[in-house]
Amino acid sequence: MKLYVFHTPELTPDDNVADCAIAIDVLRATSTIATALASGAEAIQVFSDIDKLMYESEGWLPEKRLRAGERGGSKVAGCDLGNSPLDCTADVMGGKRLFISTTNGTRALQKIQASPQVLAAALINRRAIVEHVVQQCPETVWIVNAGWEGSFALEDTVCAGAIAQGLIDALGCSLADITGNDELVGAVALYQQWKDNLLGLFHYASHGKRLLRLNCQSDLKYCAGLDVLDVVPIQREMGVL
Ligand code: 3SL
Repeated sequence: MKLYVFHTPELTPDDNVADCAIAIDVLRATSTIATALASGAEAIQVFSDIDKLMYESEGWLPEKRLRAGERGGSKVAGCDLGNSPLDCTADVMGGKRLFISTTNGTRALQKIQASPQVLAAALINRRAIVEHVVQQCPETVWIVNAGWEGSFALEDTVCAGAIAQGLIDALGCSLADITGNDELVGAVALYQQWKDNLLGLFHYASHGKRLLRLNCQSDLKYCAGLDVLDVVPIQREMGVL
């Protein structure tokens, strides 16, 4: 198995050759998606375009759908929810389809949606993702970070490193055995340095600081939890997990 990390959707090659592609947006889209599914959402349908989300979701009964929209960290007017995983409780999500559009996370998922296997990962479901990948044993795995508007994000990179380290441990192999590109080595080094203080790292992250300014301290704390949800968001049809 060879692992590759791409820091943003823009840096991800267009000619997708991965057997398995994993999107990461720890703050907060993939944390929200994992939480919504763990809380009983029927499915998650992702959109990069908010108008398209509104149009497509019109076809669903209001009691069977929820619309989540985020831009610049804040809720989009007209949506039921923003992008806080803490809003995704079982009583809110149970049996509903979540239509979601966020600034960067949903773009990362759309970038890889043509891959044979598409997963959404965060720190909170890291172990479940690792176990799934080990079971499937794909030859090539791409980890595509959402980043922030085309730039590197610490929180996504540390999660990529956490997944890589989990795979190294589970497969009993070395870093050299699974390294596909330099970014993967950097991600593992970042995780090694911060694994005991992931929340502390978020306080250095530009998007962590942005969310703190928006009073999202509880979201940061929740998203820094490692291996707390046993859920594997898998794309079951184009754009639907
Ligand atoms: O960029 C994104 O996709 C979002 O996850 C950003 S936020 O955490 O909701 O601000």
